[in-house]
Amino acid sequence: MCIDCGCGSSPHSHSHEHQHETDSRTIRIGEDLLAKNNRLADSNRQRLAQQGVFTLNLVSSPGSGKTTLLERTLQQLKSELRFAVLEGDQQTSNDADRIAATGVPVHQINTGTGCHLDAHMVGHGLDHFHLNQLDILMIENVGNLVCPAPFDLGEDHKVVVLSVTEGEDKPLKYPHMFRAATLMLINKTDLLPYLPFDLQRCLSYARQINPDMRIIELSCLTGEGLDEWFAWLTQQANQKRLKAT
Ligand SMILES: Nc1nc2c(ncn2[C@@H]2O[C@H](COP(=O)(O)OP(=O)(O)OP(=O)(O)O)[C@@H](O)[C@H]2O)c(=O)[nH]1
Ligand SMILES: [Zn+2]
Ligand SMILES: [Zn+2]
Ligand SMILES: [Zn+2]
Repeated sequence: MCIDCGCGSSPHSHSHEHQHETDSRTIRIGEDLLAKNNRLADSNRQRLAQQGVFTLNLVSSPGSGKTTLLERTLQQLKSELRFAVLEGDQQTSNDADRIAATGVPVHQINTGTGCHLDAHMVGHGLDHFHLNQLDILMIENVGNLVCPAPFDLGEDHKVVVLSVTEGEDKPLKYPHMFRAATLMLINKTDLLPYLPFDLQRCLSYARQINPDMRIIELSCLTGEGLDEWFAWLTQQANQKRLKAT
């Protein structure tokens, strides 16, 4: 039973934009839900700030390469920085098992019928780690370019991963997600020679939606471009640790 959030009765059931938005009651429920989420996100953010844990929320379509990116990142940086991973999946422990194989602490959150992580789930997830022994917390959200967008988890940044097999128009089609993100990783660039994907057009769509978003092109398969991501991550984590309260 949880004191802070008053849970313990039933697991999450929620209604959001899947219902009729013209129904004022649904809109009110949605607002209450987001207000409650934001309060819990603030509490997560405070806990993470106290310990100086730099926290990223990885969002993307299914299969864009979030878990592969995490594996590569942990393999490369785990000797320099202390990581933990929260794995959000609808079902199965496949991703959590892949992360556990790297030796980094991981906790899995199955959302069941839910289509995104929320701050409440993440708050309980934090209890599974020794936050004072961490530099970076990675949260892999449920693969979905829509629902995770409005949910603040208390993270420092949302990082949107787009793979070149998905088409260059995704920033235009899912603008909320690309607006919410600080950094966009364009993954699977090794496949560019085989696809009609127009990289310049994708970059310009992304800039149109979010002019301030940083963009890194990379391939988790060949490792191309990963150095820039590693450098950004390391620098951000160091800054956050210095600011620990
Ligand atoms: N060619 C190529 N394949 C990649 C790359 N990165 C990941 N993949 C492949 O893409 C597939 C999906 O990768 P995952 O890392 O499981 O993707 P995910 O985003 O974690 O997927 P979900 O958790 O289901 O949303 C796997 O077969 C990976 O091997 C890459 O840079 N290039
Ligand atoms: Zn709770
Ligand atoms: Zn995954
Ligand atoms: Zn949804």
